[in-house]
Amino acid sequence: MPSEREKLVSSFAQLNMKAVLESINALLASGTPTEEIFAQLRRGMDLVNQSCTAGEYYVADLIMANNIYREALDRITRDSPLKGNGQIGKVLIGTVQNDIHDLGKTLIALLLRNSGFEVIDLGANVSPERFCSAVMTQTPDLLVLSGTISGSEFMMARTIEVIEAAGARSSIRIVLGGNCIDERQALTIGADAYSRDILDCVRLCRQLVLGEE
Ligand code: B12
Repeated sequence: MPSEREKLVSSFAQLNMKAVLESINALLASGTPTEEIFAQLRRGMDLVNQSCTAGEYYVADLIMANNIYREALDRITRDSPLKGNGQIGKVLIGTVQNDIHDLGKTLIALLLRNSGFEVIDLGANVSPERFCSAVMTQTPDLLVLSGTISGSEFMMARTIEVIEAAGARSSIRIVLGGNCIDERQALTIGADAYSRDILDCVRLCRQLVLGEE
């Protein structure tokens, strides 16, 4: 008998939303940690991508996978009302211009809210100018930029340049993440920090604002 985790991964890979949600319900009911469920969803998404590379799935299937992921996030968080009331600090987050991948960013926004941050999510495909204007009007403690496709690292660099040119750079700390970039590049283009994954990012944001180890 496959475990519920394995069922979740294979249902996701088959784009069976109903079965995915049933597995999530079962895993939540058995007390499985949220992070563990996220990890299985990600495995499912990787399998979908492999099917796409193999020519078995097309863009419409990727969009379906995306919808399933969103429904899954909604289901996972429905019974655990977000505890964040902004007492730790304010985070501005978004995916950089020309990049429409937004699930990683949405997941981080969710976890940061859960961890007590007020989060302003600007969405995906956000221009450097829009980030800059939000930094100036919303005065966040942290700016978190996400990028998934090659080339997004240049848009991250451009975003930092525009904020610097507007004289707003010293008022915030900037964290970069996503598959488009690594730590060395992030620090080279002027970020304060790089984070490799979503849980690490939450720890890092708390560290930057609260000085926690
Ligand atoms: C779903 C999907 C899409 C959907 C996106 C829908 C949406 N609203 O997000 C659609 C179909 C629209 C799409 C379009 C495209 N896609 Co696409 N897509 C994917 C796919 C299958 C899954 C992405 C996803 O959502 N994963 C789940 C989330 C949770 O993971 P994630 O985004 O990787 O984020 C994780 C980390 O990167 C990290 N993270 C992300 N952001 C941040 C930020 C911080 C601060 C931190 C700490 C961490 C972090 O945490 C997350 C959890 O681990 C991936 C392949 C894959 N298996 O990843 C390809 C993929 C990302 N896409 C790819 C490409 C090329 C494209 C297109 C250019 C295709 C095309 N030719 O048109 C377009 C891009 C359009 C654009 N301008 O952005 C490539 C990118 C390759 C590259 N190096 O550039 C991939 C890798 C597929 C491949 N060919 O291998 N895509």
